[in-house]
Amino acid sequence: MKRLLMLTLFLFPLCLVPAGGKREAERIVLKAADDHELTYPTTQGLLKMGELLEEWSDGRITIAVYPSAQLGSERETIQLTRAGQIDINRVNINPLTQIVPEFKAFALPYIFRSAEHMHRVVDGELGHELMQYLEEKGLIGLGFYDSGQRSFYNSMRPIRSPDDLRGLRIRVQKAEIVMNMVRGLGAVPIPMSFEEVYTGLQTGVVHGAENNYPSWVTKRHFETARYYTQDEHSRVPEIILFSKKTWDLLTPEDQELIRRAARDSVPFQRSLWEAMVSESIDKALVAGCRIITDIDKKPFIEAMEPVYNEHAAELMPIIERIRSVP
Ligand code: GTR
Repeated sequence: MKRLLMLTLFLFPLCLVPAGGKREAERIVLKAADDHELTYPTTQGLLKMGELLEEWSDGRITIAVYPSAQLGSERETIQLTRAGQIDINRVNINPLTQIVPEFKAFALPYIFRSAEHMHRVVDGELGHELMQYLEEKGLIGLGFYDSGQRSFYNSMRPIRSPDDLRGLRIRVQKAEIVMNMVRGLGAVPIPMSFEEVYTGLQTGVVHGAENNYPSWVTKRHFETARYYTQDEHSRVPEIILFSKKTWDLLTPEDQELIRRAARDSVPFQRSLWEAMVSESIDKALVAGCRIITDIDKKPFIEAMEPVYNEHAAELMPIIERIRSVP
């Protein structure tokens, strides 16, 4: 199945079917990737973007959404998007920090004060500026979706303080900044793709991971990693990427239509987030998981402080700008 999909992908990355040579009649099918299933807020956001595009273009432009990492892991799909084999890709900022290091600032622990603060930063000047850096890497940034807060969960014990994390093997995304953070806490960071985590937890290759409630539950990590500690160490946004290779084939009018559809899908995606979090917490509690919320966050904040020093030189101007946003 996967081979077949990849083949179609290589043959028709962007399917332009000219009818009578008229630009108005060209049909454009954009291939979009997401590593969550169809009901997840990010995938729903892409579907909304597709609906809007279809409506505004009278059916001329559509989006074919491939959910559940059908087109590959996040790292693979980022490369395929740069190569023009995937047109639209919704990914998390963490893996993108390997390509555009300035984005590490959004991945720093406790950098955002609230969801509203994060929205003001990413929707404002700074978010716009950092998206420009993507262009020379073959990508166009179209907007930021919500991903809530990431916290630690594991199969061994309730984590109440950073000391409880010592020695645990914690799965992380393939991103240097997250590895440094986990290492700084005395745990062992194990980089692996999102798709491998379920088995990694089941087989004990990793003791735990870190993510938001919806990912913990929808990917069924909670079946093995039954202790979730709401330390809320990061609020790393998601981003909608567009392939520059495809982008350059489009008319400025169509580019504008796509930008607008992506922009309008953002409030829709964000409006789904909180309900998804509550639903996930309910499911985990019904399944008998332990959610630890009564912790003192201060020692976590202090233990993660060294990551700032490690990246201070390169990130300080951006960190200061984030902090100055009210
Ligand atoms: C989720 C994110 C996914 C993926 C995943 C991970 O929060 O939505 O796209 O990045 O985290 O940890 O790999």
